[in-house]
Amino acid sequence: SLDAVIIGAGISGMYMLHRLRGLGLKARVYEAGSDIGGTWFWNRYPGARVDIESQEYSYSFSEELEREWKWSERYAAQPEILRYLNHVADRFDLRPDIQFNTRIASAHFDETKGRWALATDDGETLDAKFCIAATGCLSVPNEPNFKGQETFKGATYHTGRWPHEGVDLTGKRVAVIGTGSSAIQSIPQIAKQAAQVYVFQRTPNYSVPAHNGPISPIVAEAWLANRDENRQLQRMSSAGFLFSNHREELATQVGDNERRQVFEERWAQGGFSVQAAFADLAVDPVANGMAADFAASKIREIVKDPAVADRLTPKDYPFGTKRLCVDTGYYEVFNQPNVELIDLREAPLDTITATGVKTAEGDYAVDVIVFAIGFDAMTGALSRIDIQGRGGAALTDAWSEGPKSYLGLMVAGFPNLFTVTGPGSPSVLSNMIVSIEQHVDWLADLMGFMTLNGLATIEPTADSQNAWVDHVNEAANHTLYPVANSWYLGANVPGKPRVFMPYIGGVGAYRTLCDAVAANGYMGFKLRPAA
Ligand code: N01
Repeated sequence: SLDAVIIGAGISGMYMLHRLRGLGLKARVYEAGSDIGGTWFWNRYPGARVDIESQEYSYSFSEELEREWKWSERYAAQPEILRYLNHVADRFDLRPDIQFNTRIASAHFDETKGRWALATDDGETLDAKFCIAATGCLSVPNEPNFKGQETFKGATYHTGRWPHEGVDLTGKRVAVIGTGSSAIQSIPQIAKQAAQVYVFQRTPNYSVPAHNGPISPIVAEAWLANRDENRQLQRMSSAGFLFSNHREELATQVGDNERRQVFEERWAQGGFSVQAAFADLAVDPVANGMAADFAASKIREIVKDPAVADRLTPKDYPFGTKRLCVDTGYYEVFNQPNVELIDLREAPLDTITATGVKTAEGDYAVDVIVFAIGFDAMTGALSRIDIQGRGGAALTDAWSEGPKSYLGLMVAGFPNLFTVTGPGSPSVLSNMIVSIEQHVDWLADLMGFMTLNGLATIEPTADSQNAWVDHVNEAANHTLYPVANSWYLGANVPGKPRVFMPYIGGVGAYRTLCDAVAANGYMGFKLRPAA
C-alpha cells in the first residue's frame, strides 16, 4: 500500500516524489496531463518564458544536475524549460511512479484508518497515509464566459491550454482578450504572424523589459563558481532570487536625479529589478507614485501615439501590486500598423458574435480569439477536488471565506494533507522553484520524522491556524498590495472571497520561521501516535 499520494507532476510533484523515494517511502504521483511539467506542460502560448533568470529558476537539490544542464537564454522559453524538466524526470527515473492522464476527483480522510481514501475520475480507488497537493498556484484557467461566445465561427484558444502542436496565425485576424503576463508575452509574437491583432484591455498592466538574449557565459560561470553561496542567498532573500535584491534606500529620501538614475539603471538591467529599486515602493504611496510616474514616462517614450500610451498606462492601482510583467517588445508592438488597442473601460465588451468581438463602440471581425484571461489562482485546483477532512467536512466549506491554513502547509481538520506552496505561504510572490523546494524539503523531513517515530497523523491546531491567518493578513495590510484588484486577492474570479492569499513576509524570514517550528517539535501542530 502507498505511503503517499502526490497530486500533480509539475515541479513540486516531481521533486516530492524524488524526496520521498529517498526516504524509502512508497509514493505515487497522479497527473491529469499526458506528461510531466505542470505549468510548463500546459502554457505553450507563443512567447511563453520564465521571468526569473534561468539559472535561478532551476532546481538546486542536485549539484550534479545543476552543473550538467546549460541554459541557452537569460530567460528560458517554455520549450527549453520543458526539456529541462524532462531531463530531470529521466535523470531521476521518475516516470515509473507517475500515472498520467489521471485526475484525482476526490480525497476523503478516513478517521478510523487515519488514511486518505482517494478516487480518480475514471473510478480507480487508492489510499495512502499522506496526501500531497502539488497542484500548482496557477493551474486552473479561468473559463471564458462571454455573452455569445458559443456563436463564434472561428477558432478560440486559452493561453493556459495552448495546443501542443502550435497554432499558425499567419495572415489571420486575431483578437486577444486580456493584458496580463500571458497576453503581454504572447502579443508581440502573435503580431509577427497575424495580419491584424486587436488587443482588448480591461486593465493596463505595468511591464518592464526582460532584455532577454543568450545567457552570458560570464554570468553562467559566475553563478556556478559561487553556487552554494548563491543558493543560500536565494533561500534567505525576500523573493527567492538574487538579481533584483532590494536596496535599502527610500525613494522619498533621495534627490530627483538620483532616483531617476536608479530607476533607469534598473530598467536597463530588466526584469523585477525595478520593483526592488527602493525599499519603500511597496509600502509608501508617495514612493510608489514615483515608480509609477517613471514607468509611465517609459511607456510614453516607447509608444509613439500619445493617446495609446495613455491608455496603456495604469492609473487606478499602485505600481507592482498586480504581478509585474516582464516583456519582450510589448509596448513597442503598439507602434506596428497591424496592432490596435481597444480600451474596454471606454467601451465595454458587449458580445462575441459569429464573426468577432463587439464592444459598445465597435465591431471587430476576427478569425481567431485568444483568451488570455488568467487563472482561478491559488485555491482553484484544490477547490475542484472533493476534499473532505475530519467529520466529512469539505475543504471548500472550510475555505468559504477565503483560504485558511497554518504556514500555507496544512489546514486544521485535514490531517496529513499537505499543500505545496499553498495559500498563506510566499509562493507566487517569490521565485516559485525556490519556494517549492523549501516546502517539499520541509514536508519530506516531516514525513520522514513521523515514519521514524511511529506517528500516525499531524494537523495544525485551530489556534495556530487562526494566528497564522491573522499574521498573513496583517503582513499584507502593511503594504499597498491589497489596494489592487488582483488575482492575489481572487478579484478576477466573480464571487471569490476577497482575501490576500500569499504570505508577503519574505522567503528568507518565512523559511526561518518554518525551520523554527520544526526544530521546536512541530510547534502549533498536533502529532498523534498510531493507535
Ligand atoms: O492572467 P492575469 P495571466 N473581460 O490574471 C483580463 C503568471 N505568469 O495568465 O486585470 C476582459 O494576470 C484581466 O483584466 P483585469 C504570473 O504570475 C507568469 O496573464 O482583471 N478582460 C487581465 O488583463 C501572472 O500574473 C508568466 O481587469 C478580462 C487578463 O485578462 C499569472 O501567471 C507568464 C476578463 C488576465 O491576466 C497570470 O497571468 C504568464 C473579461 N471578462 C503568466 N477576464 C511569466 O512571465 C479577465 N480579463 C513567467
